[in-house]
Amino acid sequence: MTTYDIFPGADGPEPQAPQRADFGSDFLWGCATSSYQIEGAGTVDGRVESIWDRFAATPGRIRDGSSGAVACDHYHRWPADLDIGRDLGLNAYRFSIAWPRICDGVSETPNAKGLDFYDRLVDGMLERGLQPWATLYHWDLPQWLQDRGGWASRDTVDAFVDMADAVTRRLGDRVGHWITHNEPWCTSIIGNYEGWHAPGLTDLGTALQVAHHVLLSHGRAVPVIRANVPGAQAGISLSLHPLRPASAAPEDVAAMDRHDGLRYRWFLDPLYGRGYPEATLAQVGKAAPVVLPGDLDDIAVPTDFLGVNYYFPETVAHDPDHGPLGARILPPQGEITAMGWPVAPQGLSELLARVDRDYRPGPLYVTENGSCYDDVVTGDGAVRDVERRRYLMRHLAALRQAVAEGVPVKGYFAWSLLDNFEWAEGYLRRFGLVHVDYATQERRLKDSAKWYRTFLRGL
Ligand code: IFM
Repeated sequence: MTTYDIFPGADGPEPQAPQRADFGSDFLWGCATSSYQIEGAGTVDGRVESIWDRFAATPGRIRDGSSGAVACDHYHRWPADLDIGRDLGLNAYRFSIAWPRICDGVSETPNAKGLDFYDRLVDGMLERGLQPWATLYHWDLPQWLQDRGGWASRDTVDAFVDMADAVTRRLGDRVGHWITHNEPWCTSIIGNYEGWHAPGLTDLGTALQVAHHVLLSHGRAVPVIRANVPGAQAGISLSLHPLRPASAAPEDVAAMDRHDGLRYRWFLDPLYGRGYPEATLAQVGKAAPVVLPGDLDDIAVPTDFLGVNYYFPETVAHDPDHGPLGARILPPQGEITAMGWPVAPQGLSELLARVDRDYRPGPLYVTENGSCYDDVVTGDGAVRDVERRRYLMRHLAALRQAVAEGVPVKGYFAWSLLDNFEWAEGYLRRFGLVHVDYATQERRLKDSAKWYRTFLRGL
């Protein structure tokens, strides 16, 4: 069994450049962002503290000591940012709702000023020909909910459904596409077991209870979305990795399977009506979540699409001393980005084909895919991000392959429109197609953005 050689990196064959015409005329081409990473305006118009504000204020949690308090100041600069999206030729835009703008934990009613912001933003998208794709939860839980137990508490499920109700009542006449959660793996495991994301806890049992409540809140929110939004398209976005064992040795293959049980099947099996994987339940033992009668039926609510966020593959080795499953992710070999993530475009087509084959979830959308590099603004004001441009081009070639193989993928959202607050990495990491000078808030199209624009013009 090989590791990376079937995921061509820098040395892999150069694909034929993808063309927009290789995809259907109704294919969606977007960029994705999230509220905490770009909005700023942390205390404006009644927004309350989120778990990321609290986490960022804790010394040592964010690598550059920063926070999302100002970020890209998108809260005030959104018209110009949406202009950029329109001028790139996008036909869709994915954004998220900041729950702390909507629910302050004190008032009986949602915060009108918070809802007004998203109302203006959505109108702005529609005026510019951008189909709005709203994510209800992209990690910025109100701190007041964390103080009451956060996602480990069942009450947060109800609070999420109430927020989803308020938001979809207000925007549902104009927003048809709703993503309940972005990357439940990160919310649950990174935030509550690995602890390097907010709220910074390190307990597996808490993390798995969080994952269960996140999935339950998805299942309970979807019918509410459908009730409030005529013709709603509702789904969820998962971050997934194609996997390889470190070697053909049976223990590495078994370790990969254990890792897959938690990383992939733990989320997808219950979403598609199979409950939690038995083997993984046995492996996590007492850390297994409390599941009440009816929960699994709720989680398995029919959806209209599945969002797949793809960045890189993982190679898994047997290591009895590592984690609850005795499985360790090996450091990448070959080409990597500035995050240290392997560059493996073929992983995208492989992953989409696998998800389609395993679960038949219906339409698939790549709701995130992108790369981080140490960009430099040259004297003439250009950002010659050759590597990101190449990353984007090769991943679109891999997407074309998936489409050609009959995988029902219907759209692609590049991560991200703008450089932004990259969580525990602060502003040290840039993923944008558009460069942001945080001192002046000036935006500059990088060469990757110009390539995407040329691609979208069909040139
Ligand atoms: O910036 C994040 C995003 O918020 C979620 N998906 C991965 C991106 C890059 O790390």
